[in-house]
Amino acid sequence: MGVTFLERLAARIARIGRRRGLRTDVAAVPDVPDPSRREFIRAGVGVVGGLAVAAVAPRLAPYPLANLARGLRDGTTPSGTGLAAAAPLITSPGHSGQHGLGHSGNIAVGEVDTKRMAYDPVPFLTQFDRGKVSQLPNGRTLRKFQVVAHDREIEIAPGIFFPAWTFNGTVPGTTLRVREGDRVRIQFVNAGTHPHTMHFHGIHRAEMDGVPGVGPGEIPPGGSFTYEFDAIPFGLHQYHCHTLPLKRHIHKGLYGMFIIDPRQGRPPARELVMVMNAFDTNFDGENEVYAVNTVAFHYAKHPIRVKRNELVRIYVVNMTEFDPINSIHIHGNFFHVYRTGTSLVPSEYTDTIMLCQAERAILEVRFPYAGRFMFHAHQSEFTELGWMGVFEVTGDDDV
Ligand SMILES: [Cu+2]
Repeated sequence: MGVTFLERLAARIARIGRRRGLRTDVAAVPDVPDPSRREFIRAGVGVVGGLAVAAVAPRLAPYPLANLARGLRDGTTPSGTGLAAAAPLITSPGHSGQHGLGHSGNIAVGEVDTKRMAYDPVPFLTQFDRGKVSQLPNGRTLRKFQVVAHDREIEIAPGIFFPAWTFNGTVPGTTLRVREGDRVRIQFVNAGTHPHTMHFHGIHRAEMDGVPGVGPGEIPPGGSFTYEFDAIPFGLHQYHCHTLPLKRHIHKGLYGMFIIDPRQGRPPARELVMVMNAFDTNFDGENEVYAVNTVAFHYAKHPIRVKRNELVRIYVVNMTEFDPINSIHIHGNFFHVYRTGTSLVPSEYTDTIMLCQAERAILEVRFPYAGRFMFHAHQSEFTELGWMGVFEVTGDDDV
């Protein structure tokens, strides 16, 4: 009989504790290999049950970790550790309890507290910050933004909390939207506990690039800097912190979407923002939770409503750390692809695209049939760890 998933997980938690110099009972914990992400998926208790344990482990500092490990093996959970709150996440195969999804599956049970987090993935889909608009003496449009970095705990699945670093309090940060040729002025304030920068993708002078050692370089805690540049080229871009180690500063949540509309605009459409992201909840350099717009399975529980035959334009940016690529697949349909959004002519007609880290694309789609259509990463592993949602297409279906 081999070592069970829970025994491996318990051993892992104890090792985390030892690395952090916390009190552990080494003898009580078997010395076994780390559980891999795939074992999270295979675990009989369900995907998110395993994740919950991993996610709360770093928050258990005062609690003897070996006791937690023992509790896991014995099926008892210590009180006052945060684990109790996470327990309802555990779902069993074949028992769904979800209303947004038409079949049973390993998706997180319950809801995140959007009020506490001051972030709701549903309105986030259609929120654009166009800045404070004024005219420069030469007649050009000036758009002023303020972005504040600060530390904040966010909830990435029901009961799973992540100590994020945020732009404007949310992950992803506010979606900034300007028009081609505008002058863009961003007052950045670092109210966090680490040095940060704002690095925009686009064409600009070196000192506005937001990287260490150039121009203002890293902005220290309590510091501020105003980045200024012209909005070129039109397309779908992003901003993120560029402080080193880069993967940690990005993965902690310091990124957002930056849209430069073409001068002539794009045809009217229902527009949606989707930032592919993921979270390494136990800081081992691998992600355990995947999503678009942060909260695992949120759009499976709260389907995105669109009208039959209306033009839907989806802005997709991949900000996933640690995994080299991510992807999006839409069921029962095909879409036009505008890579980086820098052309008004689509380059592809397909139902699945993959994006490397920082790559982005605008997708345009019309749903000819009413009903529910899934969308998800086509890496099944990511799907099962949270990156999955549903479009609910409304309207008369005359077929
Ligand atoms: Cu940073």
